[in-house]
Amino acid sequence: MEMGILGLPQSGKSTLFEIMTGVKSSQSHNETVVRGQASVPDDRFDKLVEIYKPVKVAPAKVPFSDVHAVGEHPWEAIRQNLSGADGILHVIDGFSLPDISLALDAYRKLEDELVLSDLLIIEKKLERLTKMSKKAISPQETAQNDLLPKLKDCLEAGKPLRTAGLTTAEVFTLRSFSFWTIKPELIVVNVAEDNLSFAEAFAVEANLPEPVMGICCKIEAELAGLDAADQKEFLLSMGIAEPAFGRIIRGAFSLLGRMSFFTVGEDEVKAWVIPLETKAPKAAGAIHNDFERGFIKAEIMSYDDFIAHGGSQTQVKSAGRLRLEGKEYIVQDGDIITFRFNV
Ligand SMILES: Nc1nc2c(ncn2[C@@H]2O[C@H](COP(=O)(O)OP(=O)(O)OP(=O)(O)O)[C@@H](O)[C@H]2O)c(=O)[nH]1
Ligand SMILES: [Mg+2]
Repeated sequence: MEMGILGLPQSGKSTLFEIMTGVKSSQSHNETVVRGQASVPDDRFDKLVEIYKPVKVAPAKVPFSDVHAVGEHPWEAIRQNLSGADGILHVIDGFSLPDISLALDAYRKLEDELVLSDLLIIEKKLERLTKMSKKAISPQETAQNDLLPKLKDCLEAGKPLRTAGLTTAEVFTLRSFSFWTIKPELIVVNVAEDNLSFAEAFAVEANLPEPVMGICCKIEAELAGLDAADQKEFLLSMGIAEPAFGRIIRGAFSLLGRMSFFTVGEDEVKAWVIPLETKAPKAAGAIHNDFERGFIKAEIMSYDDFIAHGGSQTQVKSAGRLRLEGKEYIVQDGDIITFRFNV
């Protein structure tokens, strides 16, 4: 799972990457791609840490990658380094020329490149398929062949494939193509200090199906340099409840279809990251393969039950709210779990 940061030169990609991950991307400009992990802000996690006061804490993380697209073929560098990403964070410069139609042009410029790349992939494939004898075409390719003309129409209309209304099964059939525009995308408008409402105005005017979030990287980079107490004061003085970078990380996390369950104790409180709709044994496997192989039961309390019963597992149990779930149980966001296994 990884979120690739995309955007025109000097739009603020590396600044945002640094704010979110704490990794100084700007100091490693000789590397083409820099990777870093961002902690997902979660009030529930903070509350569990407050209750257990553990030795170790491990919040949920989202990996981001930032590409330094320099040299003669910047687009090639981007293509090579972000092709494995599961989602795209598209940064738009909203600070140097805060004009909605210019910002939209900047957005379209890269988006059109992506659309074109996907179109080329499809054209090549269709060409190859027409040259092949019917017998040599695999069932997988037949399924693809049925879909490709519809996708071609979508791209030729300048629209990304994620808007083509594909089913999960169809997306799965197409996975070997690694289409750019099939990936989920989050648009982030980097706004000027004195024009914080620009992102909202952009979202309304652009009217895109992708989610749009605003941030002033300049302010938040200053914020990131302060300690926790000073951060609170700074936010209060600006009338902001939560820094925008936190919302962006959470946005990326849910865009990638991820959720977290917790394991708790005095030694460690940890948020484990799993895809939505994960069954209990697979979730156990996120901790250790042995947990999945030898899965017996999952002992579960919901976060809300835990808090409603004074943050005491004993009270949750005596209230009959501690559940024993089996192999078919689908783990819910915020479940607090102890796995029982046997290897
Ligand atoms: N005024 C202002 N300047 C910003 C803001 N965000 C970034 N900058 C400046 O814009 C320049 C580019 O920022 P980067 O974060 O390096 O942008 P980038 O997209 O990573 O640039 P490349 O990797 O070269 O494509 C830097 O000089 C930043 O200080 C902002 O919100 N306001
Ligand atoms: Mg950069």
